Amino acid sequence: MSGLLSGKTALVMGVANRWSIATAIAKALHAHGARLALTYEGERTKDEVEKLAAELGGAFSTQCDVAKDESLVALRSALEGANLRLDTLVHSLAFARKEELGGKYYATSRSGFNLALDISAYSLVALCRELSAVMNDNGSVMAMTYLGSVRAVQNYNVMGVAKAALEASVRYLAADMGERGIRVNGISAGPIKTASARAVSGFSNILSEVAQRAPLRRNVAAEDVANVAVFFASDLSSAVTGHVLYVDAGYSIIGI
Ligand code: 0WD
Repeated sequence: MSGLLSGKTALVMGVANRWSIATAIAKALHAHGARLALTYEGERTKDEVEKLAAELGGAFSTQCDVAKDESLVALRSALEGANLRLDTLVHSLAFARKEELGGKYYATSRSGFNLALDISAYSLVALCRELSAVMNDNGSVMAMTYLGSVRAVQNYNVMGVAKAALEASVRYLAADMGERGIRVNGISAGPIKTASARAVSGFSNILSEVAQRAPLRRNVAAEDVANVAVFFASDLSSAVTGHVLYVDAGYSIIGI
């Protein structure tokens, strides 16, 4: 593999298991020479993340629940304590209650709406604020998003609204952080069978629809997304910011 990212340090958030998009991204960034730091949400995912950290040359790992301000402050302190300064921040996490990922969107409860937007969108804002002091100039921030932000995708519901807020946040954060040369972008991935995706009702129908109708006539793999993450982490994307790049085998361009 190239040394495209050698000398760079990347923090990857959102590894839950080996199928997570974040896992593929962490592996690809490491393969291209980046030094890795990983976070786990809690005890449930700790072992999996520590196992991956060991595989990736003894990456730094620490706990962070993005729903809690004190956890974000603790993350910054942990990075400072380990003398880690970041060139890349990868936001690959989201959450909505399973009962709100199906049926009518208008059935979304106030608390379910707030929870989905807090964890899936506000977390990016809070992370940029808390971690900007440990980020190097000319760095790169990226967040995973989905077509449900701009189209009404059956059952995606409140998560689509959260992704719309996330994508708008990408643009505002790009405007904020650009003065330091820090780029902020979104990657809109096609559907991939992960634990989060399986929470969306009828997910297997979405997969087969994409495989039939996408210009490339296939689904995307987490590795396809990871390769684009390498591009965004590298200096090859040095003039790209505030953008949402679709990694979806072309599905989003199709009309009738
Ligand atoms: O089809 C897909 N899989 C797509 C996913 C298509 C397009 C976009 N995405 C997005 C997701 O919305 C998410 O933003 O990619 C990102 C990563 O999702 P994933 O890899 O599909 O899902 P998964 O492996 O489940 O990882 C998401 C993780 C959580 O996993 P679980 O399954 O344990 O809920 O997000 C983490 C958690 O580890 N997470 C949190 N991390 C810190 N603090 C929190 C939290 N409060 N809540 C969830």
